Amino acid sequence: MESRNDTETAAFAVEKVYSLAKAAYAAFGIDTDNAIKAASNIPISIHCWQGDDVTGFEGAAGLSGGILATGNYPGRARNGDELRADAEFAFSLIPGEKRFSLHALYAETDGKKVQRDELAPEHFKKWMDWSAAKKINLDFNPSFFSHPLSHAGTLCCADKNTRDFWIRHGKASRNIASAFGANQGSHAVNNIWIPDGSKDIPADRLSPRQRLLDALDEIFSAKASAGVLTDTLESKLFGIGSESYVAGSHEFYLGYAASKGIGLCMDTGHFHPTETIADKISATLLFVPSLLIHFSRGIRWDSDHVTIFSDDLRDVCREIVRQNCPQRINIALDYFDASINRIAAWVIGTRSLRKGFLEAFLEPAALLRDAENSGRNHERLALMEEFKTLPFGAVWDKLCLDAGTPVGSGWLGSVGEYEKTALAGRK
Ligand code: RNT
Ligand code: ZN
Repeated sequence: MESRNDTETAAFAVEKVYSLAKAAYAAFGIDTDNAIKAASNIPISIHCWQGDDVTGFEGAAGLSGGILATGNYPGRARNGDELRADAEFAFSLIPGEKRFSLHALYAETDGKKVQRDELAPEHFKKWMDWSAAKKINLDFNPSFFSHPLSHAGTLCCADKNTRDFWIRHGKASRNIASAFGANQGSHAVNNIWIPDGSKDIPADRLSPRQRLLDALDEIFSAKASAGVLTDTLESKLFGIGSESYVAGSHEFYLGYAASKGIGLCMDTGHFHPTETIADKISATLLFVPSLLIHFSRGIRWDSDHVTIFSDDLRDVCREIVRQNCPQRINIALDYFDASINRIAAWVIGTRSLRKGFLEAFLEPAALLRDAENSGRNHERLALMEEFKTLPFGAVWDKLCLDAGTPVGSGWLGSVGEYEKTALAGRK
């Protein structure tokens, strides 16, 4: 355990190094205090499903639908109370504004079997009470996977009864998200992702997409109440078992979202391995009302590794900040790693993303634009290079200190303690 004196000395050191860093940034016209505030105020919607390997509370046999959580690190949350306790503990180690994103799988029905097309806000009462008590706003996701009726497709399914079941689930989910939005004084994002696709080369790519279009029209037939519910649609290039075709592709949802005025979700792991979404943000924002970004990390065929402070992430953060319209860009995390401590996975991913935003707010945007607008592109490039080695770490430490969260890797010790006291007994 650190003594009070150690803590004070550490804080003193952070302040001292920060004062030098502040001057270094000020030389380029950047106010680091403002950058810390701006980066801390961006709400990051943390995904509940990292806490239990996307298992949920339905007693599911396993994850299906083109996604897979691999690993069996001990300590998975087994119910709502454990998941909430773990999340709260993770929050204490993560600086800045946080939201929490639920899936329909996480309904709490008191042991009653409630079909997904019958889910209602009452089944998320515990979550809503918790969210109000902790002042953590909620987002929502219908769950179109890990279900006996999802194996032959959901909203694209050729069987009308199955399709209708999932359409009802889509509508039920919008109601739940609307209840969140109405209760929490901040809209709730309801993000639709479906796994429908084909392992091998399809003969008919059109019909499933036609059915998807019609199903979405039905789901969205009730107008979303502005400021309460934000609908988004998430595309994917391929999944496990849907390598050749995914009906809900980027082009499909971009077209749908732009023509119908619905939000678009881009997951950083859902494109070709070398394709990044940084360039797509300004391009799509001209045509869709809002974006949801799922920060994830693709590695080879997996789209869901823990988010890190990668060049990819930094580019996307910079683009988001440059758009300067936070109301239209919703930020969320989406990954699941069952091979490491799940709380650490939350902390690593969220802290890395917050770092990305801090770096973006520290960019000398005015200087770069000025160089660009006056044709001095050598200067633009030189400044971009220069900024890579400014004392960014000192500003990040100060952000963590101001938020009352551990500085540096100081949080690892508490995770180790929590593992011993809270997680060890879970079998
Ligand atoms: C899957 C999508 C989707 C899910 C979660 C569980 O490829 O990214 O967002 O990961 O909804
Ligand atoms: Zn995603």
